[in-house]
Amino acid sequence: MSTQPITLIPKPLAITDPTPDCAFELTAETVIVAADEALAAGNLLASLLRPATGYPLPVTPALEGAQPAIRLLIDEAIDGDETYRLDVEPQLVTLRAPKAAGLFHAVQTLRQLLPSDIFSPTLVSCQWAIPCVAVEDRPRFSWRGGHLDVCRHFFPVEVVKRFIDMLALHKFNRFHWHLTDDQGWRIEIKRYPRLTEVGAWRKHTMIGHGDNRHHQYDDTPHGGFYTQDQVREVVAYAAERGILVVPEIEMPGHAQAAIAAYPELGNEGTSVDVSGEWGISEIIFNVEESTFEFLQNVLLEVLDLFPSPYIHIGGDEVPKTQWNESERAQAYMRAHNLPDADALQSAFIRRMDDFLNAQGRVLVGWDEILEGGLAENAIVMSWRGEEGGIAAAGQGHDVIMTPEGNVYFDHYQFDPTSEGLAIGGLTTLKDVYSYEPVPPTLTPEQAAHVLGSQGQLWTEYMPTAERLEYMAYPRFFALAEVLWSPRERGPYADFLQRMRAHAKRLDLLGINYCRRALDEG
Ligand code: TNX
Repeated sequence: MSTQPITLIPKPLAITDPTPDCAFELTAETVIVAADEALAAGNLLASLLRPATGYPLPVTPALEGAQPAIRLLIDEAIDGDETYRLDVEPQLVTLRAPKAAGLFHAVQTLRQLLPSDIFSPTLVSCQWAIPCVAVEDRPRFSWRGGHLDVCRHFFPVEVVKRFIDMLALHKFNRFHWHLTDDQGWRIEIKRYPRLTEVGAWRKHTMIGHGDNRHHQYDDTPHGGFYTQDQVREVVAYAAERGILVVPEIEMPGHAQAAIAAYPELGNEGTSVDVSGEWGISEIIFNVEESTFEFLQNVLLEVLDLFPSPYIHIGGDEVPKTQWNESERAQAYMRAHNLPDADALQSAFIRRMDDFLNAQGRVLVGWDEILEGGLAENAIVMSWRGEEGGIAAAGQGHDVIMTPEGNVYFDHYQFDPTSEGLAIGGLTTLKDVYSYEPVPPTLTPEQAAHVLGSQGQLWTEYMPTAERLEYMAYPRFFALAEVLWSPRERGPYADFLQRMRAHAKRLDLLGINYCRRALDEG
């Protein structure tokens, strides 16, 4: 029985050479054995293998008789939150892990060991042979994320699920969902219906680059939002693939859409539009008690929808002009002994930190939350380079490295004159593959605070799902390997070669990845 050459992305910790002339063949008789904590991964495996094979692949709790089987087991003797082992023998494939998380990763590896036609959404006639190998695998970093901004452009649930599918296939474990911004509020909040009635819609969008001062607008209203039922559906969909959804509700800046819905949340009390422009808005939340109450009420509904221990409150790019000019903000600062607006921003974030901690959650924020002093238990996402992350790790805080020069996939991939419009910068596939999330200056103790990294998709210049995928892939896959595979993971040329084979799978899935990145290397 012939098997195809092995091409795994991300590269596993260890895999044996395939035993010659040895394979497990998936047939119409194969059963999937999984129960209890292993059941979700078993069901996922069956649902991924059925479309191309057309086999029934029943999921049963125990092995009966001598049928060929794929068995998923929880094995507490193995160490590590996401570790797994995979053993392929002629009559039996065994996936083992101490936790469900590891089994989800084993499922994705098994999928990649099958002929690439397994990725076809429709029936294919094929000999479904899996080479006899043993895989031992675990991730290098515990935070392997994908961020998606659905505010600058709204993407329907189906597109979000496709993104989650890609994350899962490449063993990411966090989906950071950027749900609110100046240009749109995208999550239904029952208590404040105007957030989506008004805040989810803008009347037009600027044409061209945000740096262009004499810009024009299109004539097209843009918007959309997710109902709470849809949010639950996405959270469950991600969980069924081993991915935790981390929601982001922006404050105190990037709040113009919320203020458009409820002008009393702003500093000037006057009505503003949901922004149709790119760049940093001056319009930020005020510091009235009623505004803190509003934000906490919003967060209570968010906490209800998202079981994630981590809640992202943004905190980035907060122009202080309005606070400096507001009598009420000045009064708040005097009353709380805050010397300047940076200290006010810090006090704002601390209140949210206290609130989230009391609810049993951990606050995550962009690195601006360092200014004026870091809230006690906050986790920092270091985006303006790595300095913020280095400082936070030095203060004993956990950090996620998200430097814009390395993992912002809204940057160009080639010479800008040869690509459609992007925000700027140049971050090639090779640049991403070469990224090292742990700065060499950190002590081992500080380095342990670097949880990992994630790719960012800010969507100002990604108006369609096709454009989104073109910008995201294959750069996300290079990052997958940076975050999962051992530090000594081999040369870029080896990754590129595997990527070129992997492309066949992406083609079958209909993913609009940037092929030029693979052709040109
Ligand atoms: C900065 S990164 C932002 C976003 C923009 C992005 C564009 C961050 C925390 N804030 O609002 O979309 O740059 O690259």
